[in-house]
Amino acid sequence: MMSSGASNFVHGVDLTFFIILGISVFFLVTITAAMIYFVIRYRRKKNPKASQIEGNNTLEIIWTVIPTILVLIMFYYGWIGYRPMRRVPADAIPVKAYGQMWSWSFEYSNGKKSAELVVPLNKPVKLDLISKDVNHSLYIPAFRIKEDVIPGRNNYMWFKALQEGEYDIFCSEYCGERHSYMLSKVRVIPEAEYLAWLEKSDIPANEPPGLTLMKQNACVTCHSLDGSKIVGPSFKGIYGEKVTVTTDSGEKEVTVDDEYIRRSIYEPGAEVVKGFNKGLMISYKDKLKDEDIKSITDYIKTLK
Ligand SMILES: [Cu+2]
Repeated sequence: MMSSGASNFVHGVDLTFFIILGISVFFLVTITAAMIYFVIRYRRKKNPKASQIEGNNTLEIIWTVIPTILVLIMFYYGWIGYRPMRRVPADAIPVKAYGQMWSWSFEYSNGKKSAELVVPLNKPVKLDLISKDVNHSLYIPAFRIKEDVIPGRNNYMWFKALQEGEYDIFCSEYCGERHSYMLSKVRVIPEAEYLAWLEKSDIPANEPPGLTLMKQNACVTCHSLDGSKIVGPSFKGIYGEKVTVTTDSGEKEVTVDDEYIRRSIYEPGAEVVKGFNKGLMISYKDKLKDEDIKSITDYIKTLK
């Protein structure tokens, strides 16, 4: 485990972890043994009268100096493991990593968007961490890296993948109802394969533009396309239906038409379908243009 690892940070993090674990286990065992020894050695039956002990300078110096050295050792390994994480090599490949309720997405400098993070082997990659809504945290356990993704802040992380393969990406900052479903993958492939991947589109040739937009904006993480209930109403068969909605001034009935879909995307809290919670969806006013909403609506119409 400590030899190579999936990224350039595995060695430093594991070394720190095992040093701290080793020190902790040593003290757990030693202190427990001392406690048991004292309990038996100074039991009441043998020592009916307690004896008073006054201070001991040698002991006090020992239990001040040794713990100080130990915490400095822990700090030293923590620091030399952490410092390189904040120093991004100048030639690192920049990728924008977006977190939103509840999915990750990645955007490359040529404009290619992807739901999984694809990176070349043995090349430094820098992730610019951008939140579209609330606090998230991008965590790649196999690479031993984790950074918070905070709206309005420009945080970053970098790594060099050292082994081909697929590794999990998690969100490690509780971000709402479907936080635990906020999963993705890093796929590490040889550089030539990566360059070929970068140039070709991942979007299936005959995919309706509305569906592509719904995937890219994470609509489908809360609204199913097959009728199952997740966080919001399913899109299946909803177009043209009459639904009861809750507004600030009470309940009313509306027909799901172009206008209602646009309003729900721009002001999601205004008319919430009864039985669903208000406040879970953000406004997509700055993210989706009128023509995007048209494509989405056209696609929803086909979901019969
Ligand atoms: Cu999250």
